[in-house]
Amino acid sequence: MKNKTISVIGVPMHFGQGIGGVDLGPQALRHAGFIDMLKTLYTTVIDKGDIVPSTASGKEDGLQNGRAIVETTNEVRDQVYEMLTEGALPITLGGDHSIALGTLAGVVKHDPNVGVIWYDAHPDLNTDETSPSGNIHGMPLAAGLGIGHERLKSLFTGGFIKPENVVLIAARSIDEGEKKLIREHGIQTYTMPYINEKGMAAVMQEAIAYLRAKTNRVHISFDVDSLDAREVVGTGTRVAAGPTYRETELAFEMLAKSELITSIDVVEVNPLLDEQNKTAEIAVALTASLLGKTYL
Ligand code: HAR
Ligand code: MN
Ligand code: MN
Ligand code: MN
Repeated sequence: MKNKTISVIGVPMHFGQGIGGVDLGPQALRHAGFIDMLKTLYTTVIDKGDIVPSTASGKEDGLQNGRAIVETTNEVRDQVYEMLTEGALPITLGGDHSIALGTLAGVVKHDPNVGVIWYDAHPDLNTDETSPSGNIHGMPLAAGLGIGHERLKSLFTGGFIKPENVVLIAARSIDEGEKKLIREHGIQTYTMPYINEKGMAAVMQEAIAYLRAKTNRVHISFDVDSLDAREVVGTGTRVAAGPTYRETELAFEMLAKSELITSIDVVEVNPLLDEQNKTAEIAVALTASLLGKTYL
């Protein structure tokens, strides 16, 4: 059993995209045994329950549900920051990926040099100007770098993430504006062709070495749509040709061994799109690997 305190907060919010049910993500993860899994690995697990999201929905100031998202993720930022100052490892359960506005703002406020792994089929580097959908769940990483709409940037009361401290893994659905931003800022990006060619173990070795040279604290934002579309039914924007469950397990086991991970998001689980809550079960098992689950 490990000694570090794990603190869990749920954010049952769907306003960052248009498909209902992702707000049931925290419940689905809890029903799939998320908290019990943590208790098999860590002596102290604090479940802070779920944040009650703002309901101020609608388009305002060019942002779809901007007010609800900003109000809710302000609370996420404060909770995550508090957990970190208490020495805990925060785990934030989504909800769609817009909740990462709050976690990124919280982790960078605590450590301006924090690293970020974006394990996702999408880079989520859109702004309100480049987004093809207008959905804020495609924008949190851009805002985290200080790029995009003022309302979203205003969440970052403790500064922004350094672009050289960010690593994208499994990105394969990348919009034009996002490509431009990746190039301009030289963001370390491991797309699927590179993973296919080198193999996940070599890619993770490279990613871990890259981050270790810059920081000793890394936040991982785990979007379940990172996994191949055939493996995860319960998520809103599935993308083909992604890493398998086993490749992701390998990646997460290597991250556990690296001892770099200091905070985690698990996002985009939508049980209304799922079959028998399997996506939440996969997310529970993979989070266990990320936290150093062993088999013997
Ligand atoms: N890039 C597209 C957009 O911005 C799609 C984003 C999709 N979804 C996510 N984010 N789940 O990772 O609209
Ligand atoms: Mn995402
Ligand atoms: Mn995604
Ligand atoms: Mn989605």
